[in-house]
Amino acid sequence: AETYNHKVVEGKWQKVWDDNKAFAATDDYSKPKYYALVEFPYPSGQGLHVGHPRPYTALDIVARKRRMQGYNVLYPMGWDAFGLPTENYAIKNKIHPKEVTKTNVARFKKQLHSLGYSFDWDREINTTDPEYYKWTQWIFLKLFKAGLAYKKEMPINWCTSCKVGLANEEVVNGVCERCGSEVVRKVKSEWMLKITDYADKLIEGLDGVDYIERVKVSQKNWIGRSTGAEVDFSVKGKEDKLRIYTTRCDTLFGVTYMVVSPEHPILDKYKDEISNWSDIEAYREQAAKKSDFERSELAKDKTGVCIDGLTAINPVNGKEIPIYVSDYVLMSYGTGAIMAVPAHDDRDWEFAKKFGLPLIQVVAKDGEEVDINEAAFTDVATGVLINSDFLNGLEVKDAKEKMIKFLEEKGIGQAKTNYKLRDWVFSRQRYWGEPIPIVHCDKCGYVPIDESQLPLLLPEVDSYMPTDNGESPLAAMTDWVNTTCPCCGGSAKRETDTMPQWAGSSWYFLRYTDPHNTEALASKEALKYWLPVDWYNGGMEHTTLHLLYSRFWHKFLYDQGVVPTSEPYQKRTSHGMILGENGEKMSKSRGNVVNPDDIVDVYGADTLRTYEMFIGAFDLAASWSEDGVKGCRRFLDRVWKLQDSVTDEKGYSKDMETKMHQVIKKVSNDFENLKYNTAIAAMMALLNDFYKKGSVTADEFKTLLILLNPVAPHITEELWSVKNYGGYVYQQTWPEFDEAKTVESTVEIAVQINGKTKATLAIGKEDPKDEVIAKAKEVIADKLTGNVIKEIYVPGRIVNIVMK
Ligand code: ANZ
Ligand code: ZN
Repeated sequence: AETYNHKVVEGKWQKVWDDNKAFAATDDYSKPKYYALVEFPYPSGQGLHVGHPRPYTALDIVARKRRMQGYNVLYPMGWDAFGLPTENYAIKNKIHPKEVTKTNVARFKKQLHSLGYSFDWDREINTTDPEYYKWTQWIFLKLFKAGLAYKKEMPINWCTSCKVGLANEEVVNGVCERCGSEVVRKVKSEWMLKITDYADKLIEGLDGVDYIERVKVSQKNWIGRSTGAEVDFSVKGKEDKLRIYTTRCDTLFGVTYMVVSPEHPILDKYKDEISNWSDIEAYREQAAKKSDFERSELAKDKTGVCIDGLTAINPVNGKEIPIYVSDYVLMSYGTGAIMAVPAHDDRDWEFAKKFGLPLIQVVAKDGEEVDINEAAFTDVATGVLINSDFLNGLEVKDAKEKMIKFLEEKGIGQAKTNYKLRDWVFSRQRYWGEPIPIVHCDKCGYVPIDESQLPLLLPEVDSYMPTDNGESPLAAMTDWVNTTCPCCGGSAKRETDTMPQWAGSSWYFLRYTDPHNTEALASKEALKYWLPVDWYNGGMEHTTLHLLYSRFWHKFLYDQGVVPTSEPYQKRTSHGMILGENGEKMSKSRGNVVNPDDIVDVYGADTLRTYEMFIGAFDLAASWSEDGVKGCRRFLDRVWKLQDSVTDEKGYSKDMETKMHQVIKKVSNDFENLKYNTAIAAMMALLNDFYKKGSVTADEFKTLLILLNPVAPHITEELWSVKNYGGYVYQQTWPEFDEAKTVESTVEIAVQINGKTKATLAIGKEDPKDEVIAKAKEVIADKLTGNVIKEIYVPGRIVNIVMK
């Protein structure tokens, strides 16, 4: 055959697939379904990155395999196109964001198309399309009507460069997740979504889904459910109680001081009686400059000021203890005040050491006191209470229970559950987002616009510049802003904030099931058939953002009777990043960015696909290597050349049968378990075997083409067609393996004389002992010169003839 020309072949097959609508999901709901999903991209101005094809190819493999297994497969693609980078680009280049989006989408689509993905392009969606965001707004109205969307004055994270409020999740290590600029606090009135109402459901739902462990763990940690107790400490000579939150009420007899956060209201209330008020004020000023993140860092040097003039009383033993103010206690968690138990809490221990405060051990290791001067003793599992009156001798778990009962009976405390999760800041003071469908009327307050008025279109504006006063550019559009109240008909003003980037992606997988529906976000039938998504793969960085947000919306829509399942995704996996040749993140400044277009051009899409699957374990980061790309191209060239060695022999040849069944089994299983690299390695080894032998039967070749097709769909279709095998590879049935035939039927055993190997012998695994020994004696007949004393057979391994 001629050498393989990927340019001709790949274009040809992409056209055939398009013309045939080869990968369209059908609306025949009687067939078994499979819904494979990858995170739809943000169509940035940079175009596709080599990181994108890794997850897209992986699930394309799964989708293609499922079709060959007889499933009606939905593998869709779309554009998550609202957002800041597009808006910023539009401002800089004076092009409307709509135009920028159009250009970027066209480029992305062309690039994805060139990679031969089996997406059902008839179901393409775009979050900026009014027909799409109509339903994003519709869901918002439902949330509002259910009391889950509310407006609140609150200190928000304000990015000084993007000039936009950020959710906590968007602040990474104290800087803006998008631009890396400083984030400061600013008080603003913002729309909030009550995701906290769903905290328990979001934790419990994880039990019923098949997510990789690290995703489950990080969602749970993010929600941060903590069970403990609130306890009231009296303040000497005052009416007020100081309420604290603790997860270790068993340690109440070990409290040696208390700490309030710098923002705690008790400070202002008694400022006249606090003799060192100026020190406290100075300390507060310092604390205000730090983020919660910095303040709660464990390793941070502990600082604080003792409040002179206020003394607390421990409610379980009446002891008087000092109260400190310190920034390691946050106002935003629990009650903003703590009881400090330095003997059993690391942060309290460090604080106590620094300020010379006493330590009282109340928990001992298996009842034996430990040296708490070295470190706090925090092991709950082995802890037994001491120095604690009615708790003495109890294990921690039982002591907590008994203490809670005691507190509740005395009316000084009660059990309490807290969460780290905060409500979702849902406003953005920017143009390129979904308008929030609410108007404000002086008489009626916040009023939802009527559903029949959706979509509420984003008005055309000339200037998208963010404003320094923190208002959205929409606020300047008085024609649009001034409206009438849907409730009383009086004059009212539209909400000018828009929704955050995460809105459209919180429900997009629903729309794919029925993307052209004008009556509903999707029909009940479509949702019932396609949900849940069977396999969703996406970035680890979306675990606490998009993945959690979309689970929240889905659970809400489930409670509203809109969707039929309580969880959106049955299975969730995550891929590792692709790094530059130097092992560092690819970036313009490092000059190590690989453009997928170049790889497709020089080596072909099949090579890029094969390479990205072969690059390493799917869940780990991997470094790019041009040599690796070349190696994958060589592999495909050898598959191409094998067409000249195909014989007329039927079925699998006798010496290849076991191997064929083994490879079918390995590839089939590996594709299910994120082990694309070892599946490809197995096909490479099989290819070597064919070359060693010098020939391949038609059935062996066909099987190889089918197995390889999900990875390298173009070259395999071409070979199938060149060989006139009929139809297309994508229409074939996925090959079955026979478990019994995956096991070698013959084994090689060692033939020994007096324990020394003299020869080897191939025998049937099930051959009887007598027969094996007889055969063994034949191959060493010339060496059997003495008296045979004993004949030993270790089944499947050794025959040993003992001679004198
Ligand atoms: C006494 C104690 C003794 C505590 C002990 C721990 C160990 P999680 O699990 O994260 O919920 N805490 C409570 N509110 C706080 C706040 N606003 N800022 C900083 N720390 C706060 O942690 C709860 C524990 O963190 C609470 O239990 C409290 O310290 C501290 F041996 O109370 B503990
Ligand atoms: Zn009104």
